[in-house]
Amino acid sequence: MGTSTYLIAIGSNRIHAAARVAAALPKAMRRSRIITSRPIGPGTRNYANAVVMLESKHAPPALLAKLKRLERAAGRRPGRRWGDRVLDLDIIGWSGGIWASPVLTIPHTEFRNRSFVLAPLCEIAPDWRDPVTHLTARQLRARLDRKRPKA
Ligand code: A4P
Ligand code: MG
Repeated sequence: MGTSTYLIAIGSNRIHAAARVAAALPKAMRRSRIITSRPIGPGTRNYANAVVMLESKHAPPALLAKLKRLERAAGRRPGRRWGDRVLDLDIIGWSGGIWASPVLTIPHTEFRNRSFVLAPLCEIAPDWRDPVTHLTARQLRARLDRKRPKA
């Protein structure tokens, strides 16, 4: 298999971890700024969020395994779902389109409802098209803004 392009969302409510990881992805072709956002869910601290675009020879399951290793290396331990976390790395999209398995869904099922993903995504890939809705990142963001002006 050749090289694939991936869009990865980085989230952390330990801001230094997010900055370290964004810097440690030297193969990133593009990198958004790091934005600060209020926690959605039970988190208590603000989040740092960013999106990077990178190329990888790995197929999606192997890349997911690598991202999980990075999360552990950053000090993340299993805990409450949606709770405070050192580092969360989600695969938002990839050049292969759709991936659906019990443990991995691409595009990420929630990204369309999250301005903390769509805003940085629009910085680096506004014209990327979601293969499920056929809307671009920019259109998804406009749609979310109409639904939830303050989310
Ligand atoms: N999984 C399936 N598809 C994917 C994918 N495309 N990318 C599976 C990554 N993982 C995927 O994820 C649980 C399992 O989802 C993985 O083992 C993988 O097999 P996880 O990262 O261990 O657990 P999680 O992070 O608690 O779940 P999830 O769904 O990733 O949570 P979210 O959606 O990331 O929400 N508020 C702000 N402001 N900013 C944030 O970044 N993040 C969350 C976490 C809540 N509130 C937030 C933020
Ligand atoms: Mg996650």
